[in-house]
Amino acid sequence: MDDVRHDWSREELATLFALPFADLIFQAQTIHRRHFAPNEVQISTLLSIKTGGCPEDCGYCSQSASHETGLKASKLMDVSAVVADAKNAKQAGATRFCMGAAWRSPKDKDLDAVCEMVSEVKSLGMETCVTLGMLTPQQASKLRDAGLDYYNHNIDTSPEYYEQIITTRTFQDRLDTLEAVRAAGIHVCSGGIVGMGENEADRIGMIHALCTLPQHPESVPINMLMRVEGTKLADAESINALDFVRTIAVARIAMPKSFVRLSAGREYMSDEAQALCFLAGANSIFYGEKLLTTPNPEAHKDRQLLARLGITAMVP
Ligand code: SAM
Ligand code: DTB
Ligand code: SF4
Repeated sequence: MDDVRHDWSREELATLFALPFADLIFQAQTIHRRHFAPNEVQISTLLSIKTGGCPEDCGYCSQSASHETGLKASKLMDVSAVVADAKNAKQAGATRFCMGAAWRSPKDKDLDAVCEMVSEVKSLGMETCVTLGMLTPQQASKLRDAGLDYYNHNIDTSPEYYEQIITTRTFQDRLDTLEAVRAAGIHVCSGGIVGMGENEADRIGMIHALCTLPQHPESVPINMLMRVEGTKLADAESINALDFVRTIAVARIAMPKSFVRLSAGREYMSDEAQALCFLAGANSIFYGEKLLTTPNPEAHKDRQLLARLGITAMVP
C-alpha cells in the first residue's frame, strides 16, 4: 500500500498529535510494520571533524562563536585520524559514519579534504554521512562524486519559530541546500530539535515542512535539545517525554518510509521513554559515547538496552 503522501495539511498533523496516546502509537506502529522490520534499528556513529568557532548564531549550539561555552575550537581533523575513528565505530557495530563540521558552509579546500574522508570511510564498507552547513550545487556534486551516501542538514524547527533560534541564515537557505543535495542524487537526512521552548504548533510546522517536501528525507533525526551552559537556550523549557514520543509517532506516520532517528537527548531519557520511541516508530540511533560535543549513552548500556528490547542492528 502506498501511504506516502506529500500533501499533508497542518490540521491533519494536529489531529494526529491530539489523538489518545494509545491510538497514536497504534497507528504509528501499524505504519512502521508495513515498511520496516519492526525490531531492527539503523546504527550511526558521529564524529566532530571540525569543532567550534562557527560564525552562525544557532541558539542551541555549543559550537557557535556567539556563545561562551568553554568549548575549545579546533581545526579540521587529519584524514588518517578520521579513518581511525571510523574503524573503531565499525568495530563497535555502527554501519554509518557521520562527520560533522562547525561551518556555515565549507571552503573549497576543506571540501577536498572531506571528500577524501568520505571515500576512505566508504572503502571500509561503511555508509557515509556528512553535515557541513550550506552547500552550492557544485559542492554537492563533488561530494556525490566522492561517494557520499547521506547529507545531514536539519530544518531545526518550524518556519515561524526559526528566527527566534537563528538570525544568521533563513529557513529558505536550509531548503535551498536540501534541494542542492537532492538534485545531486545524495540521500537527504533532515530533521530538527524539540525542547527549544517551541509549542506544539511549531512541532507540527516542523514535521509539515519535512513531509511536504517533493521527496521525503530518507532519514529524519528528531533531536531533544541538549541544553548547553552558555548558549541562548541553556534554560529553555524542556519537553516532556510523552510529547517527545508523540513527535516521533507523528513523524513516522507522516513519512512512512523514512528512517526516523531518535537522536540527541537519549543520555537523559529513561530506558522506558526510549522503548516508547521505538514503539512509536523510531528506527535509528546515534551510537557511541559522544554526539558532536555532548554526551550520548555508553555503548555497553545501549547494547544492553537493545538486547532487553529484542532489537537488533540493521544490516544496510
Ligand atoms: N554546522 C552544520 C549545520 O548546522 O548544518 C553542521 C553541524 S550542526 C552541529 C548539526 C545539527 O546538530 C544542527 O542542525 C542541529 O539540528 C543539531 N544540534 C546542534 N546542537 C544541538 C543541541 N544542543 N541539541 C540538539 N541538537 C543539536
Ligand atoms: C542530528 O540531527 N543530530 C546530530 C547530527 N544530526 C549531526 C547532532 C547532535 C548534536 C548534539 C549536540 C552536540 O553534541 O554538540
Ligand atoms: Fe554552526 Fe551548525 Fe552549530 Fe549552527 S548548528 S552554530 S551552523 S555548528
